[in-house]
Amino acid sequence: MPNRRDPADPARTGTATIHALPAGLEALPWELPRVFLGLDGAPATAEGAATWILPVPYEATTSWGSGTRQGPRAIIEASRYVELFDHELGRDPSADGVYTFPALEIIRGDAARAMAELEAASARILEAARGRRVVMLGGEHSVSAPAILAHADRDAALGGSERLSVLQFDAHLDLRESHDGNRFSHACAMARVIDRVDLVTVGARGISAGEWEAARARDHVAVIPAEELARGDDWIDRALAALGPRVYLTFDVDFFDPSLVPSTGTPEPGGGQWYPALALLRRVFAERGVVGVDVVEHAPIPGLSAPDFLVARLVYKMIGYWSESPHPWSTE
Ligand SMILES: [Mn+2]
Repeated sequence: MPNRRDPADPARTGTATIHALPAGLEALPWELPRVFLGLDGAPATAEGAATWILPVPYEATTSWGSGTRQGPRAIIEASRYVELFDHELGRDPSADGVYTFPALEIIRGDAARAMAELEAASARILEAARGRRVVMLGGEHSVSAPAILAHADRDAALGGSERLSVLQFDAHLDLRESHDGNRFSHACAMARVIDRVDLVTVGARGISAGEWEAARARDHVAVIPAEELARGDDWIDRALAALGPRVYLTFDVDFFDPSLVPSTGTPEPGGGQWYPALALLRRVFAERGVVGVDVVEHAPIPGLSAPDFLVARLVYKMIGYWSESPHPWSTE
């Protein structure tokens, strides 16, 4: 257990800052705040943090298993026990601050309006972020489409001359035109953005005939199906080569083999493993300009903490890799 959980640790000085505790009560053995990594003090304030965590527990169109609305809370809870030092990077990537927003409660019941509401909110948050790293925690995968559109708009406004590339980790292509009569279903997230962005998708293994055709018909969509991940690491180079200079990264946790992450609505057998996924992520953050990140579709299973912890660690690994390079918009 990291010793920063020890209330006597001198690094734990800021709980009073986050909770505005009455004078004289700051030094009691309070728990760590229920924010990403349990950070306290100035690094956990919006102004003082280089990374913003945006929980969006939206769930309206799940096909089978449900529970993604509990995803952000479970990820944040587990993240409070993640070791802050990252031995791969040789430093503590949380040192430049991580601020966790309250959850964004977008409207349910009218999917088109919900998506418009989230796109407008994303645009305002990106404007306020001024080149900070913003990580959105879903919720179902439909939340990625409005976030991607907001990022594409902002990148174009800041002079990005090429189309944004989306790197999608996912068991599915999410390229259906509509699903259950809903164009804004989680199964259609990438279909809603495909006219605006290039798409590189890795780990797919549950693909409809229509999606397969839609992907093959477009030369700006590259699909690396899951079985190729089982044949060695060549897929990492191919995924990277297909990406343009600016990348939005959307990570559906059903990318992973369900033996690692059973906590998702449609757990497809096969899929990605931990270290190869990290290997691609590290190179993407180093060799491309990543403008935004989301992690979606985690539907926690009560009593099964390993997947919660895996997803929390995944988010923190991405923050660490991202913090090795300047944000592409940070010069604005
Ligand atoms: Mn998906």
